[in-house]
Amino acid sequence: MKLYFAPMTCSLSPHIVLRELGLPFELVRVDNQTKRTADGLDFLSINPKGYVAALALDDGNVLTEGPAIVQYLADQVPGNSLAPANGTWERVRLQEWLNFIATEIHSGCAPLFNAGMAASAKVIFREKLSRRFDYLNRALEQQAYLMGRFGLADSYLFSVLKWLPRLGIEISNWPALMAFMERIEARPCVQAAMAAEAA
Ligand SMILES: N[C@@H](CCC(=O)N[C@@H](CS)C(=O)NCC(=O)O)C(=O)O
Repeated sequence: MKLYFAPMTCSLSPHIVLRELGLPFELVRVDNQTKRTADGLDFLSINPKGYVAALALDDGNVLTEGPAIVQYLADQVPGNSLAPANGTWERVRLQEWLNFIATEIHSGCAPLFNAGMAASAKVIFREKLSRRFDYLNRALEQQAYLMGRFGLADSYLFSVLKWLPRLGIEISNWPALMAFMERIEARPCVQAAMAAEAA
C-alpha cells in the first residue's frame, strides 16, 4: 500500500493508523501546490480531487476520504483495538465521531487558512468552532478518548487540532482537549509518524 500525504495535514490521521495497526506501507509525499508526487507523478492522475490523503492499494484501487481510509485500514486487521467491528452499534458511534470531526472540525478549520477570506467571516467560523470545542471538551472530561479507548476518531481529531497554533487558537481554553492532545502526542506511533513527515 502507498499512502499519499502532505506533511501535518489531515493525511497524518491514516498515517498514524497505519503505524498503530502495524501494517506495511510506503509513504509518498505530495506537493499540494504543484500537485506532483515525490516519485514524479501527477497527483491528479492518482486522486482527481487533488487532495490528500489517498491510499493506493496493491490491486490498483485508490481510496480517498480520510474517514473511509482509516476504516478500511482497521478492517484489514480483525480484532484490532482501533475500531469496533462492522455491523455493531459501537461502529456506528465511531462513524458518528468521524463525521463530526470531518464536517464540524476539519471543515470548520479549513476556511481559516484562506488568506482571501474576510476577517469578519473568519470570526463567524471561529465562534462556531469554539462551540464545537466546548462540546469536545465536555466529552473528554468524561473519558480519555472519544470512544473510551484510543482509536480512529482520536487519530483524526489529533491530526486536525494540531493546526490550532497556526490558526491562533489557544487550546488551553479547553483543558480536557489540551490534555487529550498531550496524551495522543505521547504515543510512540504518533511520534514516529510526525518524525517521518518532518524528514
Ligand atoms: N474530504 C477530504 C478532504 C481532504 C483535505 O482537505 N485535504 C487537504 C489537506 S488537510 C488537502 O490536501 N488540500 C489541498 C487541496 O485541496 O488542494 C477528506 O476528508 O479526506
